[in-house]
Amino acid sequence: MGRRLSVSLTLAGVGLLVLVGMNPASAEPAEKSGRYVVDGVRTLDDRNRVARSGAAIDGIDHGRAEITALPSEVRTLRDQGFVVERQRAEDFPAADKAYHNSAEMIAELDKVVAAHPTIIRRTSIGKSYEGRDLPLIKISDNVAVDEDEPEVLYGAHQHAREHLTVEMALYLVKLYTDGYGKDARITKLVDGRELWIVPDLNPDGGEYDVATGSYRNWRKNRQPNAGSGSVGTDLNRNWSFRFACCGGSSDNPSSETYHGPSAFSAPEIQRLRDFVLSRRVGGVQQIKTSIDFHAYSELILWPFGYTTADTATGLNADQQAAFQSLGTRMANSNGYTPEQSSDLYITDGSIIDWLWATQGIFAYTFEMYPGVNPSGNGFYPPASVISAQTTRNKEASLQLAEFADCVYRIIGKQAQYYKSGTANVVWSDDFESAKGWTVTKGTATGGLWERGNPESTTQNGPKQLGSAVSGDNDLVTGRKAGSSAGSNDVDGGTTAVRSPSIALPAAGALTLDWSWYFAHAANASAGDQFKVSVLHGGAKTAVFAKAGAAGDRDAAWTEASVDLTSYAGKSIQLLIEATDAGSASLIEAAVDNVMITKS
Ligand code: 0X9
Ligand code: ZN
Ligand code: CA
Ligand code: CA
Repeated sequence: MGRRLSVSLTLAGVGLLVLVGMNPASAEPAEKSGRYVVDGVRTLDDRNRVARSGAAIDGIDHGRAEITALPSEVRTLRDQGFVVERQRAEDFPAADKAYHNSAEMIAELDKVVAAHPTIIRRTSIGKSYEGRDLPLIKISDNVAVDEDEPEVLYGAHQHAREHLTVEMALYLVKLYTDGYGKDARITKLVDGRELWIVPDLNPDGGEYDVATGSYRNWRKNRQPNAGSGSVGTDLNRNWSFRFACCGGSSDNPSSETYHGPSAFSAPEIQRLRDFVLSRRVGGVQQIKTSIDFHAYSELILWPFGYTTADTATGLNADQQAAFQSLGTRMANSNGYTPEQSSDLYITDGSIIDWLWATQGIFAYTFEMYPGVNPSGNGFYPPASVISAQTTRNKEASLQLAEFADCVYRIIGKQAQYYKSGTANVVWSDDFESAKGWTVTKGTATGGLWERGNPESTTQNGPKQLGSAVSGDNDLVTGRKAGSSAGSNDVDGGTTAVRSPSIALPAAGALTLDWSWYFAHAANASAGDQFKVSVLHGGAKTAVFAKAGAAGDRDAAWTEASVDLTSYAGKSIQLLIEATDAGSASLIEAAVDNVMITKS
């Protein structure tokens, strides 16, 4: 120590003398003592030469030595031909320099924006507690226009030390921009979706984590806490839905899972909340699906986190099934474990619970590489894994965007859950009000089609269902139960009901969906049937038929879907028929939630 001090004083004096004698503007800035990186330290001999300079070697990786050195030691090394640079402030250790710090990440985003200005934009959702930018990326065709397309939100880095998630966000930025116009699947998504990426929600925590050149294992943001020496709020406990309700966060500012003094007390969370709320257009949230990237454990998690119950107020069985089905499908592609988030542990005030409960967004947490029980600290995987561990989530990320048009499609219930008035619905009827269907003159003598609140009948199992798929009413063959199951069923021939005229748009792929059942007794035959046809220009074209057969068939709501694209630009009517043919049999049928969508 004494030696270093005297040497440094001597050199400072020499430096001053030299400066006096030359033009100060052309002088190299005097080197300071501190941390440097030396390139080209590969052999034992290289290492010894660095050591002999007097510098302290803090570590060597891939030919780069991190040293703590005096200006004289730096000059000695440079004189020997080594390239010596100051360790950048607030940066990853040299071995991990492929990870992007906040400034590098923004520079990388701007490179992509410059290369693809028509499909990607960088703006901001605001600033962090310490005033750093919270970048926002939008990727879509006609990126400057707010088009009426389903929207997707990918978020990363709520937790400071989960640096791999920032790399994941950068990967997605490159995936969607590089693939546009080359890969048909990606092109379709960029054209048909608005993709939002928030690559770094916690830059203050992230920079703090790496600021000294060795990791601090920091999780929270860097907001001070009044009356406490402990800094930081766990951003993923600061959301308002069931904030601090259930023991899934801590009241103690020194805890890793401190939820903050109140919901949305963290500026970063306020900013993301405000962005999400800004995507409500005409009262309808445009963002339909979301992934919030975390690390680690290789999991795909869905709501709710605050309770271990699979379903709860605001999360019904169909919604739970849709979450689980899409979560499982995504997990099949990346090998993660799919589960409800509370299966991991209870959390309250987490983003996914808020996104689902208050915005109806199908929101998942991904816990990235490594899996459980890693060999070292799982939050700091080596930079060598970045490529494989981000690419690993390509398929799941694309699936999430593809299902943004209607997640219920994954459980076959798209017709039931599409609401009229959304962008892609051309025409729909839930039979809650009269939309102008007419029962045509048919051959049936009983059980004619009618719209109404159905009564249930059973004969060896349900034959007419007492509940509609949506609301109270459906379209049913003789809605009253009558004195026995054989009362008010279809008798003596065919009953047919015809929709009002529907003008189909000229552009886009058209799909007709509906819910239906067809029930009959064991003595039915192939002449008995349920049939859906399209009427156009005097022609009748069957698009769907279910024939009866010997054997009991119970009533159970099912989904059907047919392609109507060949009728684009035409005016059509739908015709629905139910037939009791040949020897009389118990025949019932019903329809609900007829819908034509365009994509
Ligand atoms: O605790 C968290 O916020 C997440 N795990 S992490 O290790 N990345 O911190 C999990 C959040 C979702 N899980 C639950 N809601 N249980
Ligand atoms: Zn996390
Ligand atoms: Ca209905
Ligand atoms: Ca009936």
